[in-house]
Amino acid sequence: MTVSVNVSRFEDVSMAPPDPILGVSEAFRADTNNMKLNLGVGAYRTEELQPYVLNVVKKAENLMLERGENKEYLPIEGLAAFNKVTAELLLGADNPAIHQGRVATVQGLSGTGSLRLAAALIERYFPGSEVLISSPTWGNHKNIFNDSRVPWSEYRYYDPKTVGLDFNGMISDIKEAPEGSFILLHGCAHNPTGIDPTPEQWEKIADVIQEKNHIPFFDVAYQGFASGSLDADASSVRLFVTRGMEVLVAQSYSKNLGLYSERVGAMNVVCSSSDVAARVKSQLKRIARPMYSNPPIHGARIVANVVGDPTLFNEWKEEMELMAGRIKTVRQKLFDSLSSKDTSGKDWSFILKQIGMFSFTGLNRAQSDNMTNKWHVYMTKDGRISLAGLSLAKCEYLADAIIDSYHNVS
Ligand code: PLA
Repeated sequence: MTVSVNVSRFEDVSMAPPDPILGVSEAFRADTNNMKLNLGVGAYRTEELQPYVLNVVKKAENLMLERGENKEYLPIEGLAAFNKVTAELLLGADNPAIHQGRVATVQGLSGTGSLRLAAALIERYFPGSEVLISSPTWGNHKNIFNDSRVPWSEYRYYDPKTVGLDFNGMISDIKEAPEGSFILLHGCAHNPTGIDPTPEQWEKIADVIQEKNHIPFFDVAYQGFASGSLDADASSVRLFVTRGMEVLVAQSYSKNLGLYSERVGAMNVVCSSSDVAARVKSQLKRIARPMYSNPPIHGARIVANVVGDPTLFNEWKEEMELMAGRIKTVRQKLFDSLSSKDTSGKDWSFILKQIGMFSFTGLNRAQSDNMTNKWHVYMTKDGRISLAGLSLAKCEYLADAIIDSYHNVS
């Protein structure tokens, strides 16, 4: 049989749209204007707007070279030393759940891959159960649950009127969800809004989740980036675990250790007994095996070396405070620039109230398009800008772009 080379068997495959976040970086790379600024993806840059490899990461890599470590396959669940320290970093080394062997931890392909493992677990063992996600949320959450065939719906989170948390809406939507739903929560530094519940609000959220027998499912992608403190940023998760609840937690080291392309993270399931944890872990491994077989070793060894070594661990905390501090400084400078340049009386103080890497500017799609088309400022179309990609030197320029887009484009 002959096959004509002119007729593709893939003719029916349509062109996929660019990714709303990573597609922004592609467009940025194609722009030749020298004022261009990439505030799309949440990736930390130095004041010179260069990527940053943490010193502790370089030190850990040097240690690994000195030891001449091999490249054998890891077990399906990942590097044991990594799994141990990652659960400890999340829950606190003295957490009873760890000592009682109730935490099933497997190394995943960063935050995304870990979320995907949990989604597959939900699809397999909780057929028909819904995952509730915040409105808005990180765009990829929807893709992850869609592709895993897990139904999802949204709970109210952001109130554009107050540019704050719609706490009552959130609580009532969680209350109204069918019993036993999974409630996806951002552990800290909510993406994209930069608005987190207060400690008192977290208690109330835990109350309704407990009342309704829901299962809390945390996405922790920014531990250390909200407050600069690793422990403080894990307090939401620890609160739920302390109450004795079963909790799922996806972790990522992309941002806090700057290991973006190493794809290192973990899925933790805190269970009610060590027996259940052992079974859950065995099923997570069973899900991982046909997906990617076993995870990459390099990033896991870096994490194990940094988190597992008291000296490197302390150095990491200092570097993280520096990164979080630089973002706070540009946040302040952006607010100052907007306040002094904008004579309309608009209140820009919401920028100072938001935390983490991002600012949710309130710019709409047309205004965001103007930011990019006219000002060469690349950002996501929901109005989110990554302050981690901003320098002090560019704050005034950015303020001009925002003021023009806000007042002159409807
Ligand atoms: N969860 C949340 C809430 C995130 O914001 C991100 C990354 C991840 C998980 C996954 O990151 P990882 O797979 O690299 O660990 N969000 C980024 C990048 C920083 C992205 O969209 O992939 C963002 O710009 O929103």
